[in-house]
Order: sequence, then C-alpha cells, then structure tokens
Amino acid sequence: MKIGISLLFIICAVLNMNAEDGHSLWLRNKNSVPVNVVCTTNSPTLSVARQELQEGWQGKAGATIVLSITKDKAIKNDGFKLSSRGIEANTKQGVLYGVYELLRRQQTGEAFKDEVCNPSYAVRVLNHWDNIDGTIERGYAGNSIFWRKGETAFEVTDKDKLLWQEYARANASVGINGTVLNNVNASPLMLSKQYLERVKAIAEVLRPYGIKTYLSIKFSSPALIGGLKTSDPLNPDVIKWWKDKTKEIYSIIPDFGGFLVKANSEGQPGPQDFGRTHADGANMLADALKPFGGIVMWRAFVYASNDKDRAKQAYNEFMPLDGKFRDNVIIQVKNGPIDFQPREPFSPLFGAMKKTSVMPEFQITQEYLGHSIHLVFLSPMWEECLQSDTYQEGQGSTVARCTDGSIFAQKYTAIAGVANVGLDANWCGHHFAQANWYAFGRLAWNNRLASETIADEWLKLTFGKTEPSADWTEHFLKPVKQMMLQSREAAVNYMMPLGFHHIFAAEHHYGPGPWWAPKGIRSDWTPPYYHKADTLGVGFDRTQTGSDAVEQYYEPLRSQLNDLKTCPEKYLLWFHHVSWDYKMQSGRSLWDEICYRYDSGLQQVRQFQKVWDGVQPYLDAERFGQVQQKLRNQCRNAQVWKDAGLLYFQQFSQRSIPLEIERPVYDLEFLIHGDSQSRNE
Ligand code: GCW
Repeated sequence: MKIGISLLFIICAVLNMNAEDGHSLWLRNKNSVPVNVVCTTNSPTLSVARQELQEGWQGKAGATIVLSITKDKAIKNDGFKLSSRGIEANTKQGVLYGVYELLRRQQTGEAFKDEVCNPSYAVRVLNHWDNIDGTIERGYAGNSIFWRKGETAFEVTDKDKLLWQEYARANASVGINGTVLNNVNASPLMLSKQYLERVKAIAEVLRPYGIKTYLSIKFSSPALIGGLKTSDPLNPDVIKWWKDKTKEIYSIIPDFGGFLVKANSEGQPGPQDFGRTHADGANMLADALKPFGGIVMWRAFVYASNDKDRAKQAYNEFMPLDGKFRDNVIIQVKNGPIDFQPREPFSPLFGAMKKTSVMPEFQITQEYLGHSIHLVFLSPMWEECLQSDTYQEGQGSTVARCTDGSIFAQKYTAIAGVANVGLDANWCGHHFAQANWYAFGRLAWNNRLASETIADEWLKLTFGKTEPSADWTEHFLKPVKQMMLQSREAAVNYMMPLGFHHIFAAEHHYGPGPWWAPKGIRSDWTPPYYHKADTLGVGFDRTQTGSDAVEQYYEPLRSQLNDLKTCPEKYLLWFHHVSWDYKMQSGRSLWDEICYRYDSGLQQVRQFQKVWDGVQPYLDAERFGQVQQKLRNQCRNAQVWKDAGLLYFQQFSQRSIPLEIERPVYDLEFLIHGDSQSRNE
C-alpha cells in the first residue's frame, strides 16, 4: 500500500513535470552540444551571454566562439556582427543580442552567414499598464508581475526575482531593451521612496539583460506628493521639485531610462491645466533628465470632449509644436488616430512632425481584439502600419522609415508596445498571445521583417522539435502559420469590417455595442458617433466636405482617401458616409458586402477550429486543449459579433440579409440586454 502511494506520487510528479503550461515561452530547453566560449572581458551581461551559449548551442560540437567588444562604425547602437569566429559588438548588450540571434538561427534552421545586424530603433520598450495595487488596466493575464498590494507589497522575494529574471531574459531574447513599469494613468505614489526602492530591486534583476527601467509619472505629482501649491511646469518651485526628484531617482537607479507621460488626456492632469503647452510640460521634464541622459516619452493620445472629429485632435494639438521640443523628448503616437482599433489608417502625425522625434506605440495586449480569448496574431496589423506610405518625403516614406531615423535625423529613435504580460503561468493568458509579445520585439528590432517570418520563427521555437520532421512541417507548421496570418483579418471581418471602428460595448471593449449611447455621456465615447448609421447609409464622413480629416494626410494619399472611388475599401467607412446601395468592387451592394464580411469572419474562426483539431497529434495535450477551448469561445463570440452587426445595422439599411448567408441565431434584444457579452472563460 505504502509503495503504491509512493509510486503514484512519483508518477504524478513526473507527469506534472511534463505538464506543459507554456511558461517557457519561445525559450525551450533544447538538446545542446558542448561549445568553447572565449570572452576576454567580464561583466554580468557577458556572463549571461556565455551561459546562454553553453546551454543552447546546437552548432558543431566543440566549436569555439569568440565574444568581443570592439569599435566598429558599421555597428549601430547595440547591433552586432556575426561571423564564423563569433560575435562582435560595440556594447555588451550587443554581444548578448548576437548570442540570441545565433541561437535562434540554430534552432529555426535559418542559414548563418557573416553579417552585421543593427536594430531599427535605439529604444525598444514595453509599456506596462500595471497599477501599484497589482491590477493591470486592460490586462487579461492575471495581476502584475511587479506590484501587489497588502502586507508583502514591498517584500522582494526569491520568487519575484526569478520571475523578473525570466521576464528579462524573454525580452532580451527578442531585443527589447527597456520597460516602463507602471500604468500611464499613473499614481503619484510611484515616485515615493518605498516604490522607488522596489524599482531599484527590479532594475537590478533586469540590468544584466540590458533592460533599462522607466516610469510613468503623474504630472500633478509636485502638488499631490510634493506639498507644492501648483504643478505649473514654468513655476520655479515645480521645476526644482522635478530636478530634485530626478536626481533622487538616479541616485537609486543609476541607469534609469526616463519618464513616460500621459498628460491632458482622459482626465489626466497636464500642462494645459496651467495654460501651458505640451512642449512646456515635456521640456521641463526633459531638462531635469538631460544631465543623466534620460528621455521623456510624451504621449500624443489626446482628445477633448465633444470635438467634431476625435481622429483629428492629436494632429491639431501637436503639429503647431513641431520643433519646439527638446532633443530628449520623443512624441509617442498610437499607430492609428483613434485608439488601437482592429484596423485604423496610420496616424497622420507620422512623417508630418519633421523636427521632432516621433515613436510608434502599438498595443500588444488585446484590448480591442478579443482580450486573451481570441486567437489574433497582431504582427500583420503592425506590419501594415509600419509599411504604410505617408508620402511626406516622396514615395516610400513609410511609417517605419519616418520613425527609425532613415528619413529624419532624430536624436533618439524608439518604439513602444503595451505589454500583455501578467502572473498567469503562460504569461499572456492565451498561448498564442505570446506570439504578439515575440512579434513586437522582433519588429522593434527589425521594422522590415515580414509577419510570415515572425510567425514561422515563433512556431518553430514554441512548438517545434530540435529536428523538425517533414511531417511536422507539413501538418503542423504550415496550417498553423496560415491560421495565424489570417487571424487578424478574420477579427476585422467579424468585429468591424470595411472601416467600421469603435463599435464596441462600453468599458470592457470586448463584445459589440454599436447601439450603446446613454444620455449625458460624452458623444465621442459612444459607437453611434463613429458609425453614423442612418436610413441613407453608414460611415464617418471625413472627406473635404465632411470633417476634413483627410486634409491631415499628404498628397497623393489625401486625394486618394478623399475620393469614394479610390479610397481603399478596408478604410471605406472610416473616411466616407456611404449609401447602402453603393456598388462595391465585388459587385455587391455595400449592405450585402457588410453581411458577407461579418459572415466570412465567423466562417474563418470555424475553419481555425478545424485546423487546430487537425494538429492535435503534434503537440502536448495541455496547450492543445486550452487553445481548443479558447477557439470555441472565440467562435461563439464571433457569432455574437456577426449577429449584432447584421441585426443592428439592418434597422437602418432596411434590406434583407442575402439568402446564401446563414441566418443570425441571436435576437437583437438579447444581444443588447442579455448576457451575450459574457467572456465565458
Ligand atoms: O485605449 C484606451 C484605453 C485606456 C487607456 C488609454 C490610453 C491607459 O481604453 O484604458 O488608458 O487608451 O492609452 O491612455
């Protein structure tokens, strides 16, 4: 009996050991072979580099690899040079990135040749919307890995340190070199002694991996925690307060990166509260950071209540300030002019601000893309933004080139991604949401990478074997990659096709809510403001005769978007109010096309379910089962979206749903008042 129980215990332990919870991300144990690592310099970062090589080497057994710090003009920032001899870089971080690149190539079977690899952006940073009580705004993977409330809030445990180290390693492996530890809706307490001490502890763990820490600050901190009467950025006491505070921070965290600021946006305080401009506010902070080499990332996500067109506001507020910012200020601009929608045209600020550093902000957490329930690979969305042509400096002035220093001489180049990481065992809530973290890092390193390459790498690293068989490649890699690459377009189809935007249910932004418009609420927080459906047609008229948002784009794009005939259909209802009978490229009427798109989105998810069921033999039961269940949920929700879109807009179009399309299964009444929004996890 005793033996029986012990045996059972051992079996359980072994099974448990093999249980695949996804915690290892894309960094899995591989069968490595011995390698001699020669490195004459010593440092914590280089020790990590050496260890990674020793634990992950899959090249020739017994090979010698030399890691060296050099001075090579062809190598930029923390880039590196790979050669058959080893890795050279100008910085220790560069060597580490070279090691990860080499190992990645070995693991994915990518050819290796002598080459210099430089990052597209100097600062590649995650933004955590983590609150100091441990909750995460728009977080769908558990609480914060950095903050918690209660008695142990300031205790730094071994468990904390291990988790932070794993986090740092994952980031470094894809080239991320900075992290903002707290929400842009910042608590002023973040700058108090106790919290700064915890930042110090986090920074110590992150440092060997080349990751700098940054903080979001509340602009009214001088008054809120500094005892001053004002937070006016031109007030000498306020200026001094920030200088002293910055000095204090650097005395605790010597390699501190700088501040991220959300000011005069969604109720956050800012310089405009004192009759000052964004430039006055940002420059005051930039001056405090300058002596220490710190930067200010100042967000352009601003919009006032009841403006006629929210899409125009960031541009209107920031363009007059172009050239007025210090050189250590970077304006952080969301990819689209409104707010991380499943599809938006690029923000017109890209390329237009020519005398100011501008950085893109992407959202890795899926606030508007099905949280951590829907399988949506975001890389194609970011690629679409980065490769959009602004025409600002002639053809080929892509968002990528306008922000990475190729066109404008920016002192700092940077890119930010709003993190999707939490305490969940698999970090991101959905196994496939890990791919979005990975993709952000890869695109931040190389903004010309194709989503297909990224998906291919990620799948091989996350699900692959050391030597992938032809069978695995054909029956797992190919179909799953295809599914990933289609997943964003599928979400656009079942949520808001053809340029629809912001027709989400209020607050949680998960399910549909095109009808949502309670009295007394800001109109630009309600979906009807964005879709403007009436019996004649649907869509927001942003043409020259409408809100004239097209005017913020540069020719020839402006005219192209302005004309109903030349505006790409994917942006149609973003820029035009279109009649229900308008003939689309498919030959269908707009109304019929809307019905087809919603339906095809749902059909795509059904197809994804089949693809996934088909790959069951090729992966562990745990991840298979979890993804299968999430897909079921996604499918139910795609049905809700389709039915809501069709039945709600049908009230205006007063046309029937094409007969080839499957009928809705929910009543509009239930969709509006029932429990259809339940995330049903
Ligand atoms: O997308 C909106 C979100 C807010 C967020 C804000 C922002 C952090 O709904 O939760 O606040 O954007 O980007 O500041």
